[in-house]
Amino acid sequence: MKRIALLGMPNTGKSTLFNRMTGGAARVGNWPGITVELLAGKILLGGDMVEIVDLPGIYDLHGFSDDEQVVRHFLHDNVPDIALIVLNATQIERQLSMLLQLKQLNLNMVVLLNMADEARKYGITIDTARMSEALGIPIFLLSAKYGTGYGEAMQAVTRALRYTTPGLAENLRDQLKQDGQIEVEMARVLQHSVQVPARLPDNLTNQLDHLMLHPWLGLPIFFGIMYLLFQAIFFFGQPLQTGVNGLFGWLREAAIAPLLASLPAVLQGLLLDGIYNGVATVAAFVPLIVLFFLFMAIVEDTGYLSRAAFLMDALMARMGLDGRSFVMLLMGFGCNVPALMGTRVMRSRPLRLLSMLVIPFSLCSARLQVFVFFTAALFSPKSAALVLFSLYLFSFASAILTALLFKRYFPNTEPFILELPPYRFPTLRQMVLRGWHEIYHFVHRATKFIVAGVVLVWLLTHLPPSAAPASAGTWAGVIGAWLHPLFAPIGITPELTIALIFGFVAKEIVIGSLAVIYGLGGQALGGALAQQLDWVQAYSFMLFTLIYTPCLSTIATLRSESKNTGFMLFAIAWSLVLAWLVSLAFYQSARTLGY
Ligand SMILES: Nc1nc2c(ncn2[C@@H]2O[C@H](COP(=O)(O)OP(=O)(O)OP(=O)(O)O)[C@@H](O)[C@H]2O)c(=O)[nH]1
Ligand SMILES: [Mg+2]
Repeated sequence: MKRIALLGMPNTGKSTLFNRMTGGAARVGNWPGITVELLAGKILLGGDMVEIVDLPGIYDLHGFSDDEQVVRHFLHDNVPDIALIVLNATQIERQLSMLLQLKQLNLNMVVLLNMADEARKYGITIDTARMSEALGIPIFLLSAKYGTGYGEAMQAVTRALRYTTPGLAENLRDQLKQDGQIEVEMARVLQHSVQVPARLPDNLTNQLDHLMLHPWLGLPIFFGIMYLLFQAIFFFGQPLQTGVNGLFGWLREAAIAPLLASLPAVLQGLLLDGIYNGVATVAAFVPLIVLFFLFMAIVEDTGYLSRAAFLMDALMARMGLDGRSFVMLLMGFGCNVPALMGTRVMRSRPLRLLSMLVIPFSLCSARLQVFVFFTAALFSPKSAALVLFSLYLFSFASAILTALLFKRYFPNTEPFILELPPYRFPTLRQMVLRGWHEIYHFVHRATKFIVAGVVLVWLLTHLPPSAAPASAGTWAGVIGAWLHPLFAPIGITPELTIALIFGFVAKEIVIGSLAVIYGLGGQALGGALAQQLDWVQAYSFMLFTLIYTPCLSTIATLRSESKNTGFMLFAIAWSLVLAWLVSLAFYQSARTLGY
């Protein structure tokens, strides 16, 4: 099968083009370094099945950050039949050098000047025919986001597929031409084909940045925006959650329970109180999570993340980190795994490791489910918002404390040069793709972890058969009693201990396993928890859940990204110790104060 690779600098729209070509849902964002791994999709092009590969953006073919190495290895091992070079038409002077570098590899190339819409707005004119002639490569203007020029570009790609596959690329390590020569050639190409107005028109981006990056107002505006986003998510999300909860309850009574009535009681219990209750309680969070990611996608796609990096850079530097680490912490609000992988854009290994040590403290959406459930059950609606907010503060505080404690072991020497892309508005198409992707992701995790998790919890709380379900005599009860000396000082009951053990695998299981342990789902479970626990215990439990290792996927990513098992073990141990100490401090002082 023929293969087409998308190559170019970061943030030029490669993933947007990939999604348009394949109908896929590659993550798109207005931040350099969103894609960090290869992503492939197959399409029919000119009657042939071809594979399209989306690659991370690179600044330099010879660069040495981890994502640049991913690209180099890819090109080395699989010479693509076509290298589809995606350049940002508004920065053509800067981006042409990479094209000339790539040209020396003797690849079969088609060049796409993307963001034609923005170039036109800025008054930049590009004579693609002339440029094409000067370089001897087919060149097309297009807008991957809005689709203009797409058809023509694809025709050219189809034509280029007919050329014979080039031989092996030259050795990637050899710099064939001196940089000086490249500059001369660049000037020659640009001279006749590109016209950039002497001064770019004063546009929306400049005006907005005047406000957003204001020395005094910038940070308050940032936190204001974040606060409003979260308010909006809950305002729209919670009614949806209640609705889904009701739907699952109704479905259980009306259809599932009668259907299973003829089965033996034990099997009914496993299916209904185990799997159905567990999964349904978790599934009720799907609308909230999808909304959450949609809002995150908007923040990512507008380019505001780069502004956040700019605003926080100086503060982060005091902790041995930089603006990019802050952006990854924000991305970690969604899921820690892509945030950890996003550190690949950092070239300094100590900086990268320190960032990876703090990112798992980001309150990810899976933990948010646990907190939403507990705060709804144990706190009044008014204080619930405050409680959630305080947990976000604890999340940041844990990250800051960790960075301050360990920064001297991870000295950062890499200067951080920030690029501020223009503000861009997401399209409906991008949003729908993203939302769909998150639902898919949830279903995937559900089948992988949640079902297995709730079945295991059910077995632990129902075996041996001689013991009453969920009593002290069951295996779960034995484990709970065994760990009691460790968890009693922080106010965590044996039931909650079991949930925490499973939470080590994935936080999505925590609520599901409580549903199984109590044999209740949805609001009934909330009621049972409220009867058994007081708010101090619940808050201590939430603190522990927040700080200890988020999930197995995060642990695996820590290992694979650091390529260092010792580092991974250290990250786990530290988070467990910190979680226990923080919960202890909170629980004991609250009790001392008489709560
Ligand atoms: N105005 C405009 N914006 C675009 C166009 N194509 C992509 N974008 C936006 O540019 C930003 C970057 O797009 P991505 O597809 O994530 O870029 P990428 O090249 O994959 O970036 P990395 O994965 O970081 O290398 C996003 O905000 C897109 O919505 C376009 O044709 N016009
Ligand atoms: Mg990308």
